[in-house]
Amino acid sequence: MTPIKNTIINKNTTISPIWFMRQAGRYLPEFRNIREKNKNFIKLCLDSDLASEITLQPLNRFNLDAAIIFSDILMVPYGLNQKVEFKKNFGPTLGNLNMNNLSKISENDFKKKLNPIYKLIQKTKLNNITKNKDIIGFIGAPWTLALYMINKISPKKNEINNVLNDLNKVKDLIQILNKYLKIHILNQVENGASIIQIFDSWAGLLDDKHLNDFVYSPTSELVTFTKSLNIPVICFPRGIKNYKNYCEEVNPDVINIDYEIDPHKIKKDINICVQGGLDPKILLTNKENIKKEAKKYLDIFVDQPYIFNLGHGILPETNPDMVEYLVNFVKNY
Ligand code: 1CP
Repeated sequence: MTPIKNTIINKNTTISPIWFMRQAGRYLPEFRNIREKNKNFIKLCLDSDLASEITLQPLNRFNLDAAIIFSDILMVPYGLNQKVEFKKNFGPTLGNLNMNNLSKISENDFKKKLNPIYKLIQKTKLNNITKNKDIIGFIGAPWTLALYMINKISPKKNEINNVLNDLNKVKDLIQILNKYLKIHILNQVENGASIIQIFDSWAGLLDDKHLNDFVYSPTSELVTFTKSLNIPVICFPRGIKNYKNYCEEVNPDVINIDYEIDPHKIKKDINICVQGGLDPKILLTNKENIKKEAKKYLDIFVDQPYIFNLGHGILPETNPDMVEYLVNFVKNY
């Protein structure tokens, strides 16, 4: 059994396995090197060979327990024929959403468009370096994807009142998305993903009154589906105020916490396996501080299954030496 599954399934607490969100990315010079020669981000995600190489880059450097596939949550809107572009220093920009066309897309066309992602997973699994490690596949949660698809740019850049003006549209879109998200989960699993993470990066923007329809109910459907495949599922509802309610309603195997929530409160409220929490900005400081902050999380969750990770992705300006220091500290603790 892999170290991460030993923690999730056997509830082992003697070691904390470790991996990082955005462990493959811009903080690595070897990633920037490939990225410079491949300006089109979507195309890069669809190049199975390069995407597999990028997936393995952090494993070649650090003693990590999982590979997370190099892809993006916005590959699903792309698979549903919405235009998706990544503009330098701006982030994603999506084309117009056509709800009529969306309901006419065939499952086969969707699968065909995303097939290079499944090939990349196969390829990654064949590499010896992933032996006894997990390969983490992922999806964006229906709410976060619906938000990008309707808003067409990151909600960091504008107010999202326009999105919440048409609640029926959001609901319809979430329902369509769930159908394709199940297909995307199934295909990732059939091609070698051993764990699925669901990223709800914008769950924290919603008022309580929308949580049931937009977050709890559709996400719990995907969690049930993933569990039926015998695959553990990690949920990351970033910025949500009440993690306890979320866990009760959605029932994931693992809850990834963000860096704004007090881990002592999580420890008191939640008894399932916890992942993450450490503020990625800590990696921009110094070794003493990294050690102190990492120790805090390891000590709080000492008698609870805990997977070490951050409270959001590694920042592009992070020094890889600090990542190496953190991995070794956690592994030897
Ligand atoms: O070189 C570049 O400019 C690309 C930067 C980049 C990378 C490395 C983007 C654009 N996506 C990715 C890969 C990625 N995205 C992974 C790969 C695996 C890994 O973690 O190493 C994963 C899991 C994601 C997931 C993702 N994409 C999320 C959920 C997690 C999160 O960060 O909250 C979201 C919201 C996206 C959208 C997206 N893609 C890229 C960016 C810059 C963004 C965020 C835009 C925004 O702020 O709204």
